[in-house]
Amino acid sequence: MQDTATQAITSSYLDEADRFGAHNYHPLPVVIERGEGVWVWDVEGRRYLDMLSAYSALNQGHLHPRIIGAARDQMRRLTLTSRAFHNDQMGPFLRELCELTGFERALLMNTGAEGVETAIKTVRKWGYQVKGIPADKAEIIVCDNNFHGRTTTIVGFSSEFEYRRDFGPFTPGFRRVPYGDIDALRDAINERTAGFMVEPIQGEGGVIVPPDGYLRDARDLCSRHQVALVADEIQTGLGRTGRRLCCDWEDVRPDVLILGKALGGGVYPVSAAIADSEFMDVFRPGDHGSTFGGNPLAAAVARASLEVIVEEGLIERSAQLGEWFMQRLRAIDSPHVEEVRGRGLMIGLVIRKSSGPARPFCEALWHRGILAKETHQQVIRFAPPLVIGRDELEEALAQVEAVLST
Ligand code: IF1
Repeated sequence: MQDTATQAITSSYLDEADRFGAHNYHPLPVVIERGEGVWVWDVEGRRYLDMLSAYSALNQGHLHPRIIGAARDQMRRLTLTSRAFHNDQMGPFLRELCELTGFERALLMNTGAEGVETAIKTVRKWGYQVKGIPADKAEIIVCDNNFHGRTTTIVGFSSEFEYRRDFGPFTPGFRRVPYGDIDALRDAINERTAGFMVEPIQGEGGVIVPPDGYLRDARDLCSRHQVALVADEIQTGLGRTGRRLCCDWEDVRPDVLILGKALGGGVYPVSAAIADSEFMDVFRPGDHGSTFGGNPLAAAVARASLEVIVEEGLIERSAQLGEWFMQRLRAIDSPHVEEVRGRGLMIGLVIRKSSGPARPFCEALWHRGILAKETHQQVIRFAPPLVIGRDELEEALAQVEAVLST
């Protein structure tokens, strides 16, 4: 139990954040000060198993030695040049990123939302210059329950009122269809459609896995109608779902791939829009970029991040442990569990509405040393670092079972 002295330590941090920070989140009242691998410690010395991984930005775990080492070495040499000049890390990173993903070119940015905005600009410009859509008439189709970031353009095509409220007016040229409904996608495509942007599994939407064949059918439709298929794999990519990319589950190759989060190894924001030259060659010098995009520190960190994922077999690990973990979660006999769904180590446990929202279950898990986060009221999201071991997952299962048996 917390004693008043240590509780005061936590409270002072909470009060400071509350007093000086905007109240744009409602985090669990735990103050983390150290992380290593799958574990984090709070300011009172308590240890927690991280079952969220910063929403899949920590696939390689906290403070992975190879990634920290790469960051430290690069920091001793060069951190930033701007793209006014070249640097010795960006070229090798671009090559390694294109070889891993199987595309010809990449445009490097920082946050996921910037990667999404870059993909939107890529597809619109391709729509005008290659497909021949009339100026300013391009449409991009997106899905209900999407989450692609927080810029005003992106929230403008969100179906979540809370993400849109009082942030208008919004960017035109987006059309929303139900996720997983291939007929609705077919009906929405017209001669002005430049692209279809989709998460291969909807994360924030509640770990929604589309019907088998949906991605394959979407691929066929887009190919047939000269529509760019854009896969937002910022959360699902880089091994999270038990495949290199989530699109690999259906052997689908998108036209534009967006990566972020774990690309930076939990150390540095790195994102990328990746495509073949047909799409990437629409960019001319000066028509897109950012101060930090492709900086040498980001590139050095991202090179180590990709090496760790490949050389430590994190993709296979995610597939094997994820399958086993999901089976064990499904075997828990609890009146509160409606469904367990996901792929690899991207898992959602759905709490029945009759049992109330998922938040109290996450708080109970927190008191038992497990950090997990709810999404969309009813879903507990389990997305541990892919370096997690079976013993640690057994520990998580024991606590989840205890909480769900109340
Ligand atoms: C928050 C959610 C997850 C993403 C996909 C783009 C982005 C994200 C598929 C934008 C970012 C983060 C944002 C973070 C919490 C988290 C999140 F709950 F918000 F929706 F993961 F599900 N595409 N997701 O998941 O990337 O600009 O953040 O780097 O905003 O609270 P970003």
